[in-house]
Amino acid sequence: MSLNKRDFFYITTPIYYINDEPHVGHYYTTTTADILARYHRLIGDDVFFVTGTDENSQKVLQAAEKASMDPVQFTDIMAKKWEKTWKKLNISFDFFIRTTSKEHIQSVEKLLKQCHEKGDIYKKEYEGLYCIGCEKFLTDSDLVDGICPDHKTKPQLLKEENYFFRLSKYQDQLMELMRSGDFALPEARRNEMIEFIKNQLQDISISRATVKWGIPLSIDPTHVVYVWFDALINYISALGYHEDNKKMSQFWPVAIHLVGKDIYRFHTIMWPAMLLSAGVKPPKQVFGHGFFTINGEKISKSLGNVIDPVSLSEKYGIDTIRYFIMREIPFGKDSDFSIPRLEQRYKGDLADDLGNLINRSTNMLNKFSQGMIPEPDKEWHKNDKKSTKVQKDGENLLNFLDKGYARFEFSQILEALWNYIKSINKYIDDTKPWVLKKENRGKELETVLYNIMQSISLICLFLYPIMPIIAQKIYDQINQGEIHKEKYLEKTKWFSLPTKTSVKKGEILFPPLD
Ligand code: ME8
Repeated sequence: MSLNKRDFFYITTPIYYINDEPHVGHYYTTTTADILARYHRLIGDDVFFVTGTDENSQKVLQAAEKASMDPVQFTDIMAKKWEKTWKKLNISFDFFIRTTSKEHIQSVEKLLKQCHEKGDIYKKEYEGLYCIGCEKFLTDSDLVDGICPDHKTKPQLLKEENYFFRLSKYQDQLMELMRSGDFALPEARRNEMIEFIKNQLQDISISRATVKWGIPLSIDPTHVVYVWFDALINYISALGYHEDNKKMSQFWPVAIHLVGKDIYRFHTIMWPAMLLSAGVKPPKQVFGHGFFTINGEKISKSLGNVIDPVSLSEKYGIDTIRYFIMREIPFGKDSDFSIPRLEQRYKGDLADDLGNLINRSTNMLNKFSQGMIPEPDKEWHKNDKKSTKVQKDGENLLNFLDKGYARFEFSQILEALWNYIKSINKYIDDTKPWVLKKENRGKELETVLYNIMQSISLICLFLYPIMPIIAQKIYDQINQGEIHKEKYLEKTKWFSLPTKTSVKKGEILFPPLD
């Protein structure tokens, strides 16, 4: 990643099971992907951001049956619902992939054919305990008192003849991949995977004979493809793998998958092995983030303790939720989702720090400069320590943020940005523009007011990926056009803010909560 070069950037979310509606856990991963996509578009990269739905699963079939619907009709309705919800929540995905779509089915067939030709698919009798909630076979060590700890259900004993994938063959290559560079992040989770690989990988079942809902296995259509073998392929079917699309060569080498820790193993072990078998390079990176809990319990549809991101956003504002989830939880760690903490952040960071800065600054511009951004005196600025510090701090943020995004350090990015916001509030307290006005110190007043506005413009650009609606609202108040169309590197330089443009006092950005 480089600020001076136009790169390709491919970011994906898991494709979610659509037996129910999105909850705040799904929203977390999807929002993070949205933030990265927006940041990379802003710095000029060519971005492809994909999310979608995992439809060929037993739990989706069960949900359709429960709703007395045909699964095709059910998945059509639910996939539209998910897509609409993401749009409503301002998620800027470029492509929505469904595993019941033609391009996906063809991609699954193509990849399976490659693995089969390589001699990596074979048939054998298998008996195991299957959890429909996880959509996987569990081992004894996964169970707690015979129960799946995530779904609190007893797995079914299944005995059938299945097709298997020779995962064990890729043991050494996977170990090498895992140990080379930053394929699997964060490091702690990567180390768990290294331990897992050390314990000898077992071949995995990739078909089901007793299930009828799914993609038929081309080598034996009495079977359907196991939902995970099918689902992982979405990441390349979205790029047109079935027809060797140009997108595949542009975006696949830079693919980054964001996933929760629950499905990290599928993505860092099964998926690269499938690709290696088919002669496709593994993705560039997989990041496994932590989980939100409520009272220490995983939020999940099956446990019935979900928080709906739409109603949350309607109450607090979409960008408030984005800010909160990114600021509160270091990406990668688990955390309890707490409404009182959210409200604290709203009142403190958003209303008191950011809202107040914008409000008092636009007020001062209107009172002391006829609502126009004044001409700064660059000589005076150069010799004023407080002003040059504000400039330097702002300029330093540019590289800090860039490194932060590459390392998924969203919480640190926001902390640094908020320190900057606080320092501008302090700059105002220290320079006291109202005194400068009273004492008729014209060029000082004009330069200080200019610097405040320049820093606000910088804050808008820096804030945009995480809080796009609020950043644009502020940018509108200082009359600077559309952030996403700006030339980021030019507009983050000090003195890039045009003078003599008008500033309006806008609506209150963070009104008091009821
Ligand atoms: O696993 N906290 O789909 P899924 C944080 N279809 N993130 C959470 C979360 C929580 N409490 N709960 C869910 C599947 N997530 C498969 C994926 S991909 C080829 C196939 C997020 O609907 C997190 O990203 O169960 C997690 O990995 C994902 O939702 C699981 O979604």
